[in-house]
Amino acid sequence: MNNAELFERARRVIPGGVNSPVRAFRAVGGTPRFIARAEGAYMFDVEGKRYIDYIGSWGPMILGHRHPAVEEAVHRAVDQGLSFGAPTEREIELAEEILRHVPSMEQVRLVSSGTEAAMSALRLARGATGRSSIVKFEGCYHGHADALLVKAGSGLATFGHPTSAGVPESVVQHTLVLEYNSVAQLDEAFALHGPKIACVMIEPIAGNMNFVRSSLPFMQRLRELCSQHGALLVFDEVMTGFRVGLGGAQALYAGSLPGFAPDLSIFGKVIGGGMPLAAFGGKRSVMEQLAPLGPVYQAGTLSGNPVATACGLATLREIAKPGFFDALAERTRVILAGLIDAAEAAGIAMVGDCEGGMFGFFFASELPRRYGDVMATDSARFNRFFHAMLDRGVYFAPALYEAGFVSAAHTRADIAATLDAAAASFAG
Ligand code: KE4
Repeated sequence: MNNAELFERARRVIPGGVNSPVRAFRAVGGTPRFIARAEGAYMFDVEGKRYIDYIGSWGPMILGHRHPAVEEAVHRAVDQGLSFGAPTEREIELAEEILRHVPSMEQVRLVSSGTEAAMSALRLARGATGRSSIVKFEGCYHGHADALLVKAGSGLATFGHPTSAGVPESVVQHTLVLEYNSVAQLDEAFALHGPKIACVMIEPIAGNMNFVRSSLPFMQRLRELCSQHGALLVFDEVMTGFRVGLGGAQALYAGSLPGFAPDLSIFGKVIGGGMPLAAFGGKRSVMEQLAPLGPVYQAGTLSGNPVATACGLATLREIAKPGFFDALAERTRVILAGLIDAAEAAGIAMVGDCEGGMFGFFFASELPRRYGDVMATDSARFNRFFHAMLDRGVYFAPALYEAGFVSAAHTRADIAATLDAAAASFAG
């Protein structure tokens, strides 16, 4: 069967034909590609077409597909059994490896998805502070837990409204949605609600707005206000963790703001290496509020799964090797600069930003700083570019609000082929 036939067959038995909405290509139109296999920097669809992959399973595949050390570790783990529902040494090893690179955390709990990590971190923040109100930012996505599927209320004095059917107003009545990078809104929200705020959850670099950085003044003020009011600062590093650098985005901010650290952090994607694994962590005093020690309940049948932890641990050990991120960041810079140069040569306004193995580009004249800016960029041109590149064997994220990812497997030849395809796409 070809892609279109499989999509037709899939839609008969799976809602929208996909198990996660963004895969359905609804933002860009057209038929999703059904992937038969992947290798290194490439994915191959059921029609045998090869794509240079800049999605990398939405971040996890930082080493590229089928890295030998990762495959060997997974096969070895499979030979020892798939799941025990009991503690294993490898969960300790993975926890130790994560904590080694994230000094803001003293303990970490492993779960099976970023949504689960964010949902659990939220409950922990509320349990640890005894408060109910939470703050998130427009354009940031923290998975699909009810309390986080919220859009801004009619002003800072009013709390959010659900962005999804099936989420009762009562569930989001404690969620405040602010404008990303707005210091004024931070000040006003804390002035109005400070003593009630359990936590502020943020994507420090918003990969769900493609690529928008928190400004230093904004992040500094956020940290100050959380500390002043006893609210926990929760960094959602599901996408940025071990992707923009070994210490995640928080290491970047700590480098510019001496002593800076979030109170809780969430990880996913890269730490699972492509298998279902995520995590949340923080200082021991907060983490020990969790069951079985403390009153905040959280659990999971497959949490710390032996095969997933083998995959994650092998991945982290590879990316921790000296020079890994320097080389990856250089590849990413070359790709982004080349795309922008190709657009400029064709008289097309394109801007972008990147960090480590993560990049974003927009058809606009200025880098977006908030959700409204992102959604005002030229979506029609993005969609044309997406399909022109896909037809030329280059697979970018099928939505203008999604980031791009480079792997260690992307070669100079792959980069040259990508930039040649871009030049041809812009000329076409
Ligand atoms: P998952 O539940 O999808 O593992 O993680 C949720 C999540 C949490 N936090 C951030 C910053 C995230 O980016 C995500 C998931 N990212 C999306 C892509 N933007 C995953 C792709 C998808 O939804 O299919």
